[in-house]
Amino acid sequence: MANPHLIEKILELKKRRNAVILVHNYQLPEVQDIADFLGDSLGLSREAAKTDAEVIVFCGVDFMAETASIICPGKTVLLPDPTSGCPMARMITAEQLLALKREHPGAAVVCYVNSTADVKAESDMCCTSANSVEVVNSIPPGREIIFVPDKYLGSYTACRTGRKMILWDGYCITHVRITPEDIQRARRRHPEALVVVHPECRSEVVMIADVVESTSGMVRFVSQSDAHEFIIGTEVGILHRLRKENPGKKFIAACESAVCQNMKRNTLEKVLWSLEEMEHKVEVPENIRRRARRAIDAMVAKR
Ligand code: CIZ
Ligand code: SF4
Repeated sequence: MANPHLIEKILELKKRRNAVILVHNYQLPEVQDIADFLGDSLGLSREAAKTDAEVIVFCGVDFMAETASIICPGKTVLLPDPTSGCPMARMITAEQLLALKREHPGAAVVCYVNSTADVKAESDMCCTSANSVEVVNSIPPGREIIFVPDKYLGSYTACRTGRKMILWDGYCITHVRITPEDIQRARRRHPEALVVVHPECRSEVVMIADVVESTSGMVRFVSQSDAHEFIIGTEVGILHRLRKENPGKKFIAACESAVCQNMKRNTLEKVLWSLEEMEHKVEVPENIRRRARRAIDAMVAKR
């Protein structure tokens, strides 16, 4: 049980600082419960773009806070734990992307939002797992497409759009823990359940799932589905939200060890410290910010 005093203090200080608390679907349950907005990186970027608050406390990983800061240059964006990074975002550097672009000079570059601001600055369009298909479909047919850094979201998107894509060898260290054997075992134990997985999962897992969705897609899908049981193949943090919003339905983690340690670094104590100290500010240098913004604007505009 979260300490009610701590929550009270956070809410009081939030008001005093004119702050809004944005929380990603993979955060700790108690952090999800104090969110002004809970969502995926696309939804949270949209909230950041329209908020009147002066301060954004971003409970997620660094690239998400960076994205909010790129969209809202006039606002203070705070990341409660500055060490919460995304290992996948670090799997490609701007220099590596530049080299790839030199090999394919005519190609359009699509980067997954799970990337650094430097990589976004070298990309034409950014996308999330909720809109990668729409973003890729907006590129004129026949044009080559480079997709970085997630090879699994890239292959899934290539499959859905029928487009040929040049993929980078990046992946999420959390989602690759989910194996086809996990899915088969869960199906044997829960034969009535639908298998819903994230497109960051291995292709072998995506292939045997009933449904493939981003986290916002999962939230929508399970609430509208007539099924009562769901095997969920993504970071386990989302189960808290799914259970809370669908009390009559049953949710089973496909793999209990699909835990993103980086996502769990933002605790309630750190949220309070961050509002007290106005730390840790996330800022992006102006020359990078301006170029990354074009790619992010293209993402926020798609569906
Ligand atoms: O886009 C996001 O927020 C991530 C990382 C996952 C998802 O599908 O929501
Ligand atoms: Fe990065 Fe994977 Fe963690 Fe998401 S779940 S922040 S992609 S390591």
